[in-house]
Amino acid sequence: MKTLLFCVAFSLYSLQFAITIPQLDFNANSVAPKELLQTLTLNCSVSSSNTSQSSHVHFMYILHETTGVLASIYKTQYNAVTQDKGLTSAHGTLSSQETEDSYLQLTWASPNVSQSGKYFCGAHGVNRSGAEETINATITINVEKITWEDLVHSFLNLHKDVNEVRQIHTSHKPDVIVLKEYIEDSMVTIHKKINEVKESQETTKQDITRIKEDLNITIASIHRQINEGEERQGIIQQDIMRSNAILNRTLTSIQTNLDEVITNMTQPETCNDVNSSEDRVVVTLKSGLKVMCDTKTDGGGWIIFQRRINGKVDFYRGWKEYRDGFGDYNIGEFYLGNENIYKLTSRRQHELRLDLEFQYKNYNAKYALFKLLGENDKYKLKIEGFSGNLDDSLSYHNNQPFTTFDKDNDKWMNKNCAVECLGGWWYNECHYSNLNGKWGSNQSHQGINWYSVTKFTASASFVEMKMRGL
Ligand SMILES: [Ca+2]
Repeated sequence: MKTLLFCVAFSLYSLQFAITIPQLDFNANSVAPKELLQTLTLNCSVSSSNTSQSSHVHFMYILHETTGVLASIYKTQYNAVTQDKGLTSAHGTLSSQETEDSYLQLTWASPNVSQSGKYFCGAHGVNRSGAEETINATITINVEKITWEDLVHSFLNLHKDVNEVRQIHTSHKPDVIVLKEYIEDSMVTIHKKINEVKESQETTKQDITRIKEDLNITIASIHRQINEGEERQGIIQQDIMRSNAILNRTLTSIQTNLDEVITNMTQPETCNDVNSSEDRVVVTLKSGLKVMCDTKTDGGGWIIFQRRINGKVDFYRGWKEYRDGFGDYNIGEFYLGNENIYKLTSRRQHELRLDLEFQYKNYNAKYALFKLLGENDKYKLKIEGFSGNLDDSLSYHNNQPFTTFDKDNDKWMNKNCAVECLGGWWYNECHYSNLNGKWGSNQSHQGINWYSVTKFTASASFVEMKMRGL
C-alpha cells in the first residue's frame, strides 16, 4: 500500500516536471527541451524548511544513466566532473545553516539528444537525531529533435531578441543601433533565403540537411552572444564590438552556405534545362562540368562537344588530350573530351547532331542514338538512326574505337590513320569523315572532310558536333 501511494505521488509530481520525495527536490525547467534552442537546467536541492529532515548535508551529486557523474560537491569543496562536454555551467553549495538550502544545479545552453535519459540526484547528510541519512531522486529528460518549423520559429524569436537588446542598449548609440540594424537586415535576408530553400526542399533534401546543421550551430552561437551581451551591460560596448565581429563571420558563413545551396539548386543538370536569349551559352552543369549549349538549333538543348569555327585551335592532339578535352570557349573552338562524352552518354540516352558549313551552304546530320563506350573500350563510337540533308558519312565509323597519333586502334595494318589524316577520330581504314582534321586543308584525306559534302580534298568551314539528352 505504501509503495502504491508512493507511485501515485511520483506520477503526479512527474507531470509537473518535478519530483519531490520528502527531503529532496529534483526538477528541470523542462523535461522535453528543444534540441539546441531551449536551455536545459537541472536543479537538485535539499530544503531547509523541511525541518524534520537532514540538517547537515555533506555530499551531493548528479549523475546521468550513461554518462556517469556530471557534478558533485563535498563539504565546502566543489567538484565539477567534465565528462559531458556540452555542459555550460554547474554550480552548487552545501549549507551548514538550517535557514539555507543546499543545492546542485547543471545547465546546458544548447542541449542535444545525448543529454536525454535518466538523471539521479543524491544527497548524504546527518539528520536531527544524528544518524547518517541518504536521500535521492530521479528525473527523465527527453531532448526533442529540432524541426524546420522550430528553426524558422527560432529565427523569428531571434529577430525579436535583437529588437529587445536594441532597446536595452539605446544609450550606446550609434554603434549599437548600427550593429542591430545590421543584424536585423541580415536576419531578414537569411529568413528570406531559408524560405526559398524550404520551398525547394523536395529536390534538395540533402543540401537542406547540411545547411540546417550549420544553421543550428549558428543560431545557438548567436543566442549565446545575445544572452552574454545582456548579462554584461556594464562593458557592453566592448562586448558588442566583439559580438559584431563574431556575428559578421557567422552571418557571412550562413549567407555563403545559402548562396552555394541556392546556386547549386539553380544549376542545370544538362543543356536541356538551359534557356537563354543567346544562341550559344557557356554554363556550368550541376556535375561541375563546363559546357557550351546550343539553345536555338532544332529546339535547343544541345551540348556542343566539338566545334571548329576559325582554325585557331590545333586539333592534331594525342590520346590524353582527346580523353580530357582541349580548346577554349572564348576562342570558340574546343573538344569536350571523350571521357566527358562517355560519362554524359552513359548516364542518359542521347541523340547526336552535326552541323556543317561548306561553300556557304549549311548541312546537318542527326543520329537518333549516340554514345561512347569508356576508356577500357577505347571510347568506341555507337550511333544509329541516321537522318539529315546530306548523305551519311559517319556510319562507316560506327563501332570503331578512337585513334590518335599516339594510340593506333584503327584497321589500317601498317599505318596510323591519325598520323596520315592529321586528326583524332574513330578511324576505320581510314575514313569517310574527318571532322577533327586539319583546318582549311585541301590535301587528300587531311582536311575537315565529310565525304558526301566535301569529298576528300576540301575542308568544311564550320563544324559543330552536339548531343541532346532524350
Ligand atoms: Ca593502324
